[in-house]
Amino acid sequence: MNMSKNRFDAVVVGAGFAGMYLLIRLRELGLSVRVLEKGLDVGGTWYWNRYPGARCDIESFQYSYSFSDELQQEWDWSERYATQPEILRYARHVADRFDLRRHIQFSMTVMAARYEESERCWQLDVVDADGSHTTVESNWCVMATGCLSVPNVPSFPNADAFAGPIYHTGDWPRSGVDFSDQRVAVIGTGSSGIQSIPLIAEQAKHLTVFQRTPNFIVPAQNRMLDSEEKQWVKSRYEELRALAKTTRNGIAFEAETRSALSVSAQERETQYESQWKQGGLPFALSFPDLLRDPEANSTAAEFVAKKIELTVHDQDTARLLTPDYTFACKRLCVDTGYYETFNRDNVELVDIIESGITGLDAEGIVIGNKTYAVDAIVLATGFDAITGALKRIDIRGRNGLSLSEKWRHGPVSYLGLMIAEFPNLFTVTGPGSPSVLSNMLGSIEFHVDWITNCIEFTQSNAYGSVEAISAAETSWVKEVSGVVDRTLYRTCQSWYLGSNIPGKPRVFMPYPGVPDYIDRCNQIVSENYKGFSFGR
Ligand code: NA7
Repeated sequence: MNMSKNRFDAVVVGAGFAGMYLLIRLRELGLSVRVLEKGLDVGGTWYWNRYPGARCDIESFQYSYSFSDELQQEWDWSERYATQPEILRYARHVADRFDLRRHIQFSMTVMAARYEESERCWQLDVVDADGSHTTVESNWCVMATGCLSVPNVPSFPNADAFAGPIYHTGDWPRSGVDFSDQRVAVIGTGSSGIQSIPLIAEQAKHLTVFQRTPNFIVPAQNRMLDSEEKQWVKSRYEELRALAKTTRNGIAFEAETRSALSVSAQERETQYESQWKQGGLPFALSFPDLLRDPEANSTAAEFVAKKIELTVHDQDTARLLTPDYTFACKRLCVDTGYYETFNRDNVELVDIIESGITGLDAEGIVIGNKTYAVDAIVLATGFDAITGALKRIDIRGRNGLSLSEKWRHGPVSYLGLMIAEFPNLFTVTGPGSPSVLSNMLGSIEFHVDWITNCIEFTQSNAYGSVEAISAAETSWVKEVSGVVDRTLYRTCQSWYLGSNIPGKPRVFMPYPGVPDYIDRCNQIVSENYKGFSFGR
């Protein structure tokens, strides 16, 4: 093993949108920074998720950095919802424009991070593409590892027997895949399945979709942006970004304030129709009580069910595609032509909610005693969300305490930013923060600003370390749980709760409500970082 040492003020793990902005801000503080990235380029989730149809389901101008007005004025988004290639181009543009690449080491996988109490530093064990190990040391360590970066690859019985290729949407070949003339299976009908299925159906000879749970889906209403619309946004960026901080999901839109049950059935219908025509995730906030009141919630569920019935010709298929649980309890999906795809002759839906997947054989997918013969399998089976990427690294804090061990009953963290017994280690969009319930770009920027301000505060007060206090962490976890209890999020199985990963503790991980979260973080800072302890 070739061991060499490198020391920096700060190390950032991951060169996605969080890692890049951290690099910019930490460099501004005058720190020496090294970013370690497993991929061959910047972009994070947008580097790996190259499946057909991959695009952001937050509007492009909102899913973009706000920290530089020059950047937002000079960059032109071509569509209302940007495709993966366009987002990756944007990430690369940012890397070049701000001269970031010289601080980033690509093809570097962080295997372990250990806090050395005596030297008050983090020591990272990093392995390169050739398998050589390097030790990197730093005073500050920031995990910008992403919430959806560890693919969930189910272990189907006899998986090795399948003769054809198996792809995961979250780890798609860089060279692309041609499904022409092939019989293809897609397993999974979350956002990735819903985006890829219409495109794969157009190319493949036959497509079989294996659905465990149908999702609630609203139309994207995507379109190309004309120059007038682009100009409109560019001249209002400041007010749109400010508006985004006032809505529960951190997306700029004019939120309805009336309860769903306080208006007539006709008014409700009008509101749902209008949000449906607008398209996108704000549909979930058509009324503010949809995720608080089961009766209000069922009005939205019924509206969506009617849309499915009207769109899908075969009524048995329509019924299978209709969810029978709390609306928007699982991540709401946004589609372009998903339901219409089931009207094609070459597409078949197989419901596996009762049977599950029995296994694979050389020919294809076995359900009970029937084999569905296919040439290729696409796993659109999601991710070990939020905690997966952190637990994959052997992170050890004070006295060798392992993060995986500390989190064996579920993640505990103060504000989703710091973890007791792990000094000078920050997580971006960690558990207990809005993260995946919000526009990630907004949440990333808020966290990065918070982290760099905290480091600046620590240093300018001549402290050497900062850490979450255990009691504050415990009470934050309780506070988050109390907020979740006032919602309907616990009424279904979702990856927010860890339900998609066998054996994962069932703990609701994100904090619902961007404005309240921002207020709490700001309040804690104004009370001299209440709940954090600083060491000399
Ligand atoms: P999701 O939303 O976790 O969807 C994964 C899908 O795969 C979902 O339909 C799952 O069914 C299904 N799944 C998972 N494991 C299995 C097994 N073992 N057998 C059959 N079906 C399975 O992931 P996505 O990648 O689509 O989206 C993730 C996020 O990325 C998305 O929310 C956006 O924020 C972007 P289940 O519902 O668990 O029954």
